[in-house]
Parts: sequence; C-alpha cells; structure tokens
Amino acid sequence: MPKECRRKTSKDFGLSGINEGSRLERRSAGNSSQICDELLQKAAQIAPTSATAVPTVMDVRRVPQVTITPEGGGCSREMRQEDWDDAVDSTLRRKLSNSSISSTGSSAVESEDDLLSDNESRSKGIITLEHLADTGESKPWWKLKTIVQWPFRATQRRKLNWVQLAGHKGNFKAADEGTILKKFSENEMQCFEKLRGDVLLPFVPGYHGVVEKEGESFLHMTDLLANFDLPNVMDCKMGVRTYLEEELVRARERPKPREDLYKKMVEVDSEGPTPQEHSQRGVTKPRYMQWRETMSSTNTLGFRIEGIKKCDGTCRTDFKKTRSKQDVIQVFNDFVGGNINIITSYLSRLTEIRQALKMSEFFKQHEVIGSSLLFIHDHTGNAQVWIIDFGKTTALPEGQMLNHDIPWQEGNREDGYLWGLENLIHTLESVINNGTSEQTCCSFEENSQAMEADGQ
Ligand code: I3P
Repeated sequence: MPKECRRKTSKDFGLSGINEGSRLERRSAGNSSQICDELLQKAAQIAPTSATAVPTVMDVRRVPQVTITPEGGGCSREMRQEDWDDAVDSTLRRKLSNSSISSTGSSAVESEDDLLSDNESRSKGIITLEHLADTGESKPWWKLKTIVQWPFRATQRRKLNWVQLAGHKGNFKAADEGTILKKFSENEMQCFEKLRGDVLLPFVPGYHGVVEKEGESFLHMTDLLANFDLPNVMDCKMGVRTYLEEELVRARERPKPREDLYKKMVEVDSEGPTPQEHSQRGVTKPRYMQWRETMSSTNTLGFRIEGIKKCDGTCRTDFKKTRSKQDVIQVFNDFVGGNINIITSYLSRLTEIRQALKMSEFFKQHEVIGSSLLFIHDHTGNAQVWIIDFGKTTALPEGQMLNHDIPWQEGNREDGYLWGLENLIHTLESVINNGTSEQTCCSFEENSQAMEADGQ
C-alpha cells in the first residue's frame, strides 16, 4: 500500500450542491460517469434546494470555506466576532482564521512507526488550506496560510461557510463551490464506495470520487456546511473505543512512547502519567487514547464531545473532561442556546440514523472507530446530523458481524457505537426535559435487553 494510503485523514463534512464542472476530478471507478450522475442526483435529492442553486462568487478566486482547527490539541481558544472584525481591513486579506473543534479520523496505519513518522502533519494545530483556482489547471492553487485573523468584511462573511472542524494539519483543501478535498485514505475511500449502495447513504457526506492534485490524492466530498447560514457545529466522537485493536497489538509488541501525547496528557492532568511514563516523558498511543476515553464520556456514555464552533466565531475544544451526562446536557443546552426546537430536530434525525444503522449491511460488517456525528444548525432552524470520518472504519472478516451494543473485549472488535447512540438520544431527550428526564442512560446489558424486547 502506498505511504499516502496509510496516512491519516481528517474530518469531512459534505453534502450539498456539487459543481459538475470540476476540472480536476478524476474518478477512481471505471463506471465513473454513471456513478457521478447518480451522485449528483442523490446529492440534489438530499440537499436543500435553496442554498445551493446559485453559489455566491465573492472574489475572482472565490473564497474557500474556513477550516477550523485547534491550535495545540485540546486547548480551548475563544475567538470572538470583534476579533474577527478587527482583522477585516488588515493587510492579511487572504489569510483565514482557524480555531478549533475536533480531532480527526485517520486511515488504518500499518505500524506505530507510521503514527510517529509524520507527526507534524498530523498533529492538531493551525493548518494551511489551499484553494482550488477557478480557471484552468494552470492556475496555481491559492495558498491560504491559516492565521488568527478573519480577512473578510462582515457582509461577505455572512455568505461563507465553515468547511471543517479538523485536526490533522494539511489534510484538507478547499475545492469547487460546495465541495472539499480530503486527504486520501484507502480505508475511507473503500467505505465510501461500499456506502454507495447502503441505507446509510443519506446520512453520510456526498462522495464524488478521487481527485489528484500536485501528486497527491484526495477524496472529493460535498461540503456539509454549504446549506447553512452561519452554522453552529458540534462534533461527537462515537463509540466506547477510539483506537483499533490492531493498534493495541502493535503497541504491545513494539511500544513506542510518544512525547507529544505525554505532553497533552500532562496538560489536562499532571497525575495522568504513571511514574514510568513521567520518567520517560512518553506514553504510547493506545495508552493515551484509553486515558482520553476514561477522562471523557467515551467510556461512560459511548460518545464524547470533541468540539464546538458557534456562529459567533467562538470555538471550544476543552471537553476532555466532560464526562457526566449532566455535563453533556449542559454543553448541548449551550450549543443550541436553549432552543428546544433545534434539539427536537436533532433527535428526529438521530432516530432516523439509528433506524438506518440497524438496517445497514455496511454497519453490521464494519468496526466503526473514530467516526463522529456532526451536528449542524443555524438561526433559520435548519438542523442536521451527519455520520462522518471513516478513516478507521474497518471491514470485518467475511461472515463476521458486530452488534455494536455489547461490551468490548479484546478480540471481539465491538465498538459500542449503538450503545453510545442510544445514550446520546437519551441525553438529548433530557435536554428537552430540562435535565430531568425519567430516562437515564443505560448499561450495555440494559440496552441490549431493551432492544431485544423491542424486537430490534
Ligand atoms: C488525538 C485524537 C485523535 C487521534 C490522535 C490523538 O488526541 O485522539 O483521534 O488521531 O492521534 O492525538 P486528542 O483528541 O487528545 O488531541 P486518530 O484518530 O487518527 O488516531 P495522533 O496524534 O496519532 O494523530
């Protein structure tokens, strides 16, 4: 497998109008034009019509959507509207602000060395977003160094969308209107190919094939935020486990303590590392991931909040210790500004997703790790949830299937996705009931029994 196929990818959002005139696109599949037509039709069916029909061209080169990426991992960074306004008339016209929101998915890696070899490009931080020029291949990409100022006037800014809340540096490029390019991952590409014929298709970003640019491959995807006006975005990472079993095995066979992970751990909890980890100033990846799971609600609820970007420009990723159901309720409440209608819309979408997951052949046959649910709403009341990030979603051996709602034990590859979703639904119901829902989040066993009783 080529190196780039093994590297990490990052968050993707995408589902709205796509530009048929994309010059750069090269379909990976043989029957590409047919697939393209199908995708266009499907995207058109799914996407609300109002926002996509006539893209707003703001500049000769067009303005790419903003990528929102944390600087320094889990640190929270608040960026207020005034800060952005101050920057409007600065000389830094084409530099886009990047604050943070979530971590990224990744492709399956073959060894832990891979996790270390290209660390810089995969760490969270300020990233560079390059824009696809409007005219002709010969035109160089418009390189947008990401810094802290927002470069556009308020009137222009209203027309922009944020593309992404991503982690790994350099994994995204802006593309034609309504689409984005995400660094190629063999794993993720295979998932998108398989999802073409699955009931989950309406809930995942539109996928428009593989694109090659400057010697690099990308997945061409629809921008999920394109249909929103000043969206609020939340990323929830699903499941009780955020690392692959194979990562665990590799770390056991060849432990590779990482200093960057050690530092991230100490930043949150100076007593997190063991004495040995302190002395070597390093922790292994699975150890770090497990620690993240126990600190947050991943272990207790089967999902965790990774980050939130609000329409006022503020951005938070300091949810590493958001663990209890009550904490999560509070975060959701704040996210929707107490608007119960938004929560109700989210709930109805989550119920549809749950239904589709239970019917999905794809879901049965895959270990879903590091995948997120992306919540997006805006002031118009438009509220959607999408299933994103399939970089670590891995097919099971032929004939094997997962329940997704029973406890994980090494070897069974269970991910707790459905259990987490059930708890997420209960949590949102509690938001509606002002945190006083009768329904409490349940244990794996209770959940399985309830599902059996429901005949599910
Ligand atoms: C990161 C997060 C990412 C993970 C990344 C972690 O931790 O768990 O999901 O990438 O590993 O550092 P945090 O959220 O605390 O910043 P993958 O999902 O791709 O494994 P990495 O440093 O090896 O990229």
